Amino acid sequence: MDISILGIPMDLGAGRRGVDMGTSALRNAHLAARLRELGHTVSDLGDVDVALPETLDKHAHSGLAFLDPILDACRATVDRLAALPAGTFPVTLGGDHSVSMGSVPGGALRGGGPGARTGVIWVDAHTDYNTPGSSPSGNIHGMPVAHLTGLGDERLAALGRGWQVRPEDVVMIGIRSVDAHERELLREAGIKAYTMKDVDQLGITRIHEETLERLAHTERLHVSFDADALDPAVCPGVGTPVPGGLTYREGHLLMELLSESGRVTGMDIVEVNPVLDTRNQTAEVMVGMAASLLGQRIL
Ligand code: B3U
Ligand code: MN
Ligand code: MN
Repeated sequence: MDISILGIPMDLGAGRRGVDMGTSALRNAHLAARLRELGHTVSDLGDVDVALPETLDKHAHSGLAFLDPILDACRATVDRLAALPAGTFPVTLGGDHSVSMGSVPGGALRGGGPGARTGVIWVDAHTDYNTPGSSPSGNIHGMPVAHLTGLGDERLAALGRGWQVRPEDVVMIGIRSVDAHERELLREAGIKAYTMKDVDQLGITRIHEETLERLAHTERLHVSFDADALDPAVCPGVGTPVPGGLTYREGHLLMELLSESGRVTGMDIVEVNPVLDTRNQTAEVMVGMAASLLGQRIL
């Protein structure tokens, strides 16, 4: 497969500094080499330009923190990915999870046309379904899925050049932290979310089967993997750790099963925070997850 890696070194959407360095940490953990070992052709497209927070006025031009530079970085991400051939598999590196407001539409638009119908598998401790009105923190990384489905701020919702994710095409896995008003928005939109209770009760195999069945009608399948979906013991280098997450094997099993399905067409690795990490463990674990999704087998 032809794989293109694109980095978005941005922490403007997060409440804590440091995930901008996630792109370097993941490259340092030999992401490209691991994927080449699997037989893929890998090109690293480098990083999208992201403004430095030190040079910015946090609330310039709007009430939402860093809205304008986040829009700029996401627009650049859409442009870079949309220009790729349809058959290329993009691996987008965050950065905070707001980068997915660029990578998901960019992946859907690649190869030209109005955008392919795309299923989104959101692997995360959080549902990231806040809008500016519902968010208790005001941090945009808690809002990407809401905007991908057309809610919230109209400039963020317009990032797909008119293309949007349909709420019924989203499946979330690993969920254990949802805000009060966010829960209402999820219910209204009918978003399917597997909580950690569901993971405990049903197991990853069943969740994987149900997910693929639910998304069987979509043309493309995008996996957006937030490192905080995994338990903080596995991935300590994240800004908003929540106890009781996916185990190392649950994460790998999900990626292995998705890989065997042959249906996944793009991936994000986001929210790796080297400042809070131990010897780059979180980046190394996430590179392993990418390798499992892209065909690494034990035997
Ligand atoms: N739901 C909270 C916390 C949060 C969401 N995503 C992350 N943290 N990484 C919020 O700020 O919206
Ligand atoms: Mn997230
Ligand atoms: Mn999260």
